[in-house]
Amino acid sequence: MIDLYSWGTPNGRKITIMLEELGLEYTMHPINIAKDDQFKPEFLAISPNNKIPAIVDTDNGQTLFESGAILMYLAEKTGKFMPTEDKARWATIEWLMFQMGGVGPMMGQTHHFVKYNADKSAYASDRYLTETKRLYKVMDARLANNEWLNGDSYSIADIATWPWVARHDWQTVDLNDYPNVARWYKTIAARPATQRGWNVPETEQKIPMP
Ligand SMILES: N[C@@H](CCC(=O)N[C@@H](CS)C(=O)NCC(=O)O)C(=O)O
Repeated sequence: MIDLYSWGTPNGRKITIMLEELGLEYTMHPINIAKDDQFKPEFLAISPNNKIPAIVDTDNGQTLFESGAILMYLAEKTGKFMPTEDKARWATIEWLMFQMGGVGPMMGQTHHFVKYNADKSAYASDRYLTETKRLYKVMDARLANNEWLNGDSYSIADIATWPWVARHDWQTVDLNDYPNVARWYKTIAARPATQRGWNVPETEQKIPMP
């Protein structure tokens, strides 16, 4: 059983989508980051960087923060969504790190400057939106000749990246400009586990479609 401490953001949805894919039993403990729940001592005890998501695995007491680490842990625990063959395994890790080091941090800044503070800094909006579009181009090139980010199988690299692409509307990115990303995005959006995971915690937001 997994205790999940999270909220309805792209980083949070990575884990709810993964848990729904795995069919693992989990309890959602909402951490409302708009109300500073992430600074409460009981949350800091498992997530010292005061950010969601975090988990506790009640089977063995393992606690984890950082969504990439949580995805790797759950993949290893269940033997799913992380290939064991070397080439595909390293491709999965490579594209997971691309998400953790590039897609997440850069698109997060785009949400901050382009959506929430649109009038604050033209320089920052332009810088992060340009970088965001560059990242879409990188993904589009990868997905032109590969069905999935790691090559041949749906993996934690896709699960980590999809919720950020699901914010293309916030970023003012037209997904149709990146047809291979759009194909990949729609395929994942159609998965029942994606649709269930999107809605934890329950939300009235619909999955945006290009
Ligand atoms: N690298 C971290 C980033 C987590 C993160 O940025 N979480 C945001 C929500 S998506 C958060 O908790 N923000 C609250 C805060 O910064 O106070 C991960 O992937 O888990």
